[in-house]
This record gives sequence, structure tokens and C-alpha cells, in this order.
Amino acid sequence: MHLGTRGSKAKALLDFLRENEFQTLYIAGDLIDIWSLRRGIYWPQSHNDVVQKILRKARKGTRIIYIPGNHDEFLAGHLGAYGAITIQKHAIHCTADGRRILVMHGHELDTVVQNIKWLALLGDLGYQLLLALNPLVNAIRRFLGFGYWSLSQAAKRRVKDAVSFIGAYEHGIARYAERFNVQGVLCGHIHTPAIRPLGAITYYNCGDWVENCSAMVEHADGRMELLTNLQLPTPTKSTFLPSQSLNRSPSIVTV
Ligand SMILES: [Mn+2]
Repeated sequence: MHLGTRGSKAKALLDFLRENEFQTLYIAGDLIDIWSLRRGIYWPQSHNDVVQKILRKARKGTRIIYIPGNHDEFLAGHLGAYGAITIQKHAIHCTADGRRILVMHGHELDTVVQNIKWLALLGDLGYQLLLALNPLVNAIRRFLGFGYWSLSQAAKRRVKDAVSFIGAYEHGIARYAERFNVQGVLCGHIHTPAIRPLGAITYYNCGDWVENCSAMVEHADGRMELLTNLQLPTPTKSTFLPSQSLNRSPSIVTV
């Protein structure tokens, strides 16, 4: 959600929460962007309304599970139960069809992703330099008795790796989830909604309410569905009937 930033589509989320009832609402982190609020307070009424709406849902019987992310990590210091709201590091959700799904924010994989981002940056800045250095590197290699090796080609391979960092992230998350003995893992964090089978584990990313206005819902039969572009009504585009299809949903996950 990143409430507290100008990019946050609070009104769209508010509408979504208003129009749909859930048994369980998972908030998969970064609901409030404390990093941004530290730089300057931006807190319009609509952002307040989202928080109020979630609290009201809790009072009316929705179970709320809040999993702090990296932008609201101060909440990780307040784990515990507060009425119908639980703040926990991660959750294991059992679907109606008996699968176990690990619900987490996803910044746990940041060290891996950061490294990949750095490689991308290095690749970008250093490519021309590497081209220039290539003859020197190979002169040294020749001197030491090694064969020809293209530094720039190696760098290019690295950049290609970096471009597919989302893929690397998704695989990283799936690997991370293996230790929890689950059939699926659901996260947010990278703002890229997806449902993707990765070996024995299905990767779910519920996306965000900044660019995608997306949420992951579980239907009464355990089927998971990714809803995207849940902006305010645009009748021409809308093929999704929220109140009909979601009223039966036992749970929902959002960012
Ligand atoms: Mn995050």
C-alpha cells in the first residue's frame, strides 16, 4: 500500500475493502511507508480512511493478520495479538483444499536481490570501461599463460542475469519457503503480481496498491485468484464483479 506516499492508491483500496467481505485479511507488509513519512509528512484523509476501514473490519469480525514489511518494520517490534488483529513475522495459511501457504512480505530475500541490483549497476557503468580494459586483461592473461577471455562478454552475462532479477527473486523466495514444508508461498515487496508454479512450490505475489491495485483472493473451494487493476470503476474494462465473486471468499491477501 505504501500509505504516506503520493503513489498510494488509497481510494481504490478503500473501495475494494468496502465492497467485499472476507473471513481473513492478510496485510502482507508495507501498509504504511515510514521511510517516506520520515522525509516529510504526507497523510491525506483517504490514507486515514484505509486504516480506519481495516480497524472497523476487525471489530466486525474479520480476522486480520498483519505481516510487517521493510517500510513498516517498526511494527515487527510489536508482534502479538490485539483483539482480532495479529501482528506476526510470517503466517502459514491453510487453504480450503488443504494446501499450506507461507505468507511473508519478501524483504527477507533483499540481500540476494540487492547483490543482483548492484551487478546491474556495475554492468551499466562499467561496460564501456570493461571494453577498454579488455585488451589489457588479455595481455596479462597471455603473459600468465591463460587463453583469451572476454571481460565484456562476462559483464554482459551478468547484466542479463540482473535483468531477470525478478526471476531470481521468485526462485529465491520459493527456495526460502521450502524449509517451511509448504506447497505455496505468498509475498509482496517487489510490486510484481504473479502466480507461478516453481517446482513443488507455487509462487504467489499479490502485487501492490501503487502501480497494480492488485490482491490475491482465495475462493471457497481453495482456488487462488489474482485480481489486478482494481481501480475505481471503469465499466468498459471491468470483467470482474467484486461483490458477487468475493462474498464467498474465505480469505484475501493484499499488500
Ligand atoms: Mn517491501
